[in-house]
Amino acid sequence: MRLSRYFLPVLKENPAEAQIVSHRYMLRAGMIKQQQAGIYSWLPLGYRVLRNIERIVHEEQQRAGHIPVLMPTMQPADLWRESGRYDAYGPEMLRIRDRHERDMLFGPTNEEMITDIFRAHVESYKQLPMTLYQIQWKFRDEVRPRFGVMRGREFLMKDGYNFDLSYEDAMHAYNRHMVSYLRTYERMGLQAIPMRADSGPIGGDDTHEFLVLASTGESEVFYDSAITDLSFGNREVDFDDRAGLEAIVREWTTPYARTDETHDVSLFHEIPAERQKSSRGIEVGQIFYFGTKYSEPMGAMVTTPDGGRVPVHMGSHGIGVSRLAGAIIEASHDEKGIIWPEGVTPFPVGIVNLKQGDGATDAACEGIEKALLAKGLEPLYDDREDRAGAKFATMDLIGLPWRITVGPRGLASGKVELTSRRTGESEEMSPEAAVARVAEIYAGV
Ligand code: 5CA
Repeated sequence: MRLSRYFLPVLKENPAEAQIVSHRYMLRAGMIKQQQAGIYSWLPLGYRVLRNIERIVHEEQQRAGHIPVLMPTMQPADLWRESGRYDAYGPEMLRIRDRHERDMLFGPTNEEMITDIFRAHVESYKQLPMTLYQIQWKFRDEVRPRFGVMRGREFLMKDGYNFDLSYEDAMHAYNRHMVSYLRTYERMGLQAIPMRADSGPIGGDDTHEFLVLASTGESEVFYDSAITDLSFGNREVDFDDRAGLEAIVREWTTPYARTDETHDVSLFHEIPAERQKSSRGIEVGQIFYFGTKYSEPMGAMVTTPDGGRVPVHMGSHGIGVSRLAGAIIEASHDEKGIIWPEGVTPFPVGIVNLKQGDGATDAACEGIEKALLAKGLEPLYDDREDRAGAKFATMDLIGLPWRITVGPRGLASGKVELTSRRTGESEEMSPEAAVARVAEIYAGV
């Protein structure tokens, strides 16, 4: 992509309305535009990040054996009357009436609708286990939308729903989600800690929230610092291996980690004092087991091997897809701007031309651009006529993890510069070597 032809409306000034760094940088880097309180357009750069987050979520869900679907954002009120949540949900639900005076709502979550799909098509235990998920916009009329995409009113969520014959099977699904989430967040460069939490309006007994530690987080959390040493890495996981998954879940749920809603002071004090930590955290996901809370009133029944009929055991499992864009920035930035992890960066690498219009420099930049494209990597090439300092400032602000700088002086000795946004370290090398290095870095991403 050539910057001269792109749409990247960067702001020079800090927007006054942004209180936290991710909101500030998302506005300044031209990623989003607010349209109403808590409702945003995603501009080209932000949209690329959002799509990358979605891609990772899809890949990891499907790796765990979960099946993608897409449900509408608009739902009939009658479905929610069946579960009893139409009245229970309160003013966070956006209620709408159509021209025929039918009550509808903009879905804040989809337990009822997915249960309706299930009951229409599934009759037998033989079709279980089954987990369906979607990535779809939700609306919650939050009292205090704030911090940009972190607490929006319209926001993108991955919501998944498991259907199982028994409690044991449903807990296996719960574990599948917990394990798949560990890898999902790590691929986005985040450490998200599963913490025992409260189930709120979704209901149920077993629930964990995934929290990214950050001073600007809205949740108060308490944990054993030993949990921050854990990393999931590139483990091979057999998602059908119950004992294997249980072991991983045990590894992550044994050290104390709770939100303020479930915090237990006496348990907390059993941890060695130097490991007792409290902090703020950003909730980037939550998993729930709620048994037959929806299947029973809505009649989502299956036949059993011995000829009986029982309501299915269910759970639901969410990831805050749009919130993650903000959470990643909270976790990875400096005073110059964003520092994208390779997994979600809008472009893998930037090319900065220090002397636009100079034949040899232009040709070298174009050669690098072409070579990267041939390797399946689309660079953002700053081909504008601007000062070097201004070009560097833009690249630093938008946070591409790697930058190739090309100028006549280096080219005279056949060299360009490859710079890491994270460390600021630069290395001189031939254009071919720079391309090869960038390709090598992204081969493992
Ligand atoms: N039905 C369940 C799971 S599918 C559910 O709705 N869970 S939730 O309420 O916890 O939402 C899932 C995730 O969506 C949260 O963990 C959070 O990361 C994200 N989320 C929730 N509310 C907002 C909001 N107002 N703005 C941005 N993201 C949000």
